[in-house]
Amino acid sequence: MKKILITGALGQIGSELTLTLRDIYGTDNVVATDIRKNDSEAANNGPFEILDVMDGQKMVDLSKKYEVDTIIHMAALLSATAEAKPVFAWNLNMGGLMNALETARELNCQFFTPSSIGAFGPTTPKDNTPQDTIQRPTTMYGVNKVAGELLADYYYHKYGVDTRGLRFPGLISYVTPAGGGTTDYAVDIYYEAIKNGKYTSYIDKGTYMDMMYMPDALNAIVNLMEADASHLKHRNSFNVTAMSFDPEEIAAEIKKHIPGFEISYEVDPIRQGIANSWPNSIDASAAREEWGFKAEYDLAKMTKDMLEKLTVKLK
Ligand code: AKB
Repeated sequence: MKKILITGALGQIGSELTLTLRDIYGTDNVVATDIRKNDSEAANNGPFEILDVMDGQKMVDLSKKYEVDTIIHMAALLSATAEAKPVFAWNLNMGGLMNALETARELNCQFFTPSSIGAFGPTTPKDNTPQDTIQRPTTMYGVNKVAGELLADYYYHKYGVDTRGLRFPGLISYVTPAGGGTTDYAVDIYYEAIKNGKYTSYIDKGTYMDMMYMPDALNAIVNLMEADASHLKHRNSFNVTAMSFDPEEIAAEIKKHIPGFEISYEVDPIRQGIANSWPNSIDASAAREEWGFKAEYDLAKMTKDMLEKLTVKLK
């Protein structure tokens, strides 16, 4: 049985991951931490502690207090926010990761942190992007993600820390809204479709990016962490994806359920520039081969579920 500490537990992924892990490993075995508390289930239905990931000593103290054997480090700024505040992003994304890796080293913990399609750049092959390829990102977020992948590899090779990671695409969920990302349009579009029957996209038509529905992302984290270490050649980080679409394709899928739905465009040059530097679609075959990655949701199945769940939520 694992005893897990999660940072950024009230964020987009963390708030759902905390509940999934509590279902699997038991409520008391999953300690949620975040820089502030809110009224979410993750913060109130199990152990919760305030933790700023820049405070490495407190991270170690809390990990000792709860005798954890697994650190899941989710706290980070996403791509658009990191581009607006690059120095802060470097300090938080790299400083937080370093503290989390040091905690894992000191307490001999298994370790997970997400990377992203943002770890690729304009010189990376754009279609079916291989697992091992050119990574010269042109965003601060991407620089952080590549450095993070290398740092996690370093802790594995130098200290034997059992580090694992996934290169996530845009994640779509009806539970906790995304914030500060480039792929967030693919979440916002569902909210606006239900509330107003139309959406103005800041990402232009023809811009393809990988995406995945949150239940598949949560399963991927659990399955990677449970995978037999002897099968893992790529620890940090595996390409994972479930679909690739542009704004026109997601809008067309929504129209099947909301016939009057209209999409229009007011392109944001910053987020469009970030999207242009990322792959159109990535190849997840290493994840499939090394630990059995599989996604259940494609665009049609996800859209049906998102619209059903959000309709109830927004009532
Ligand atoms: C973002 O858009 O910044 C994230 C990501 C793909 O890493 N959703």
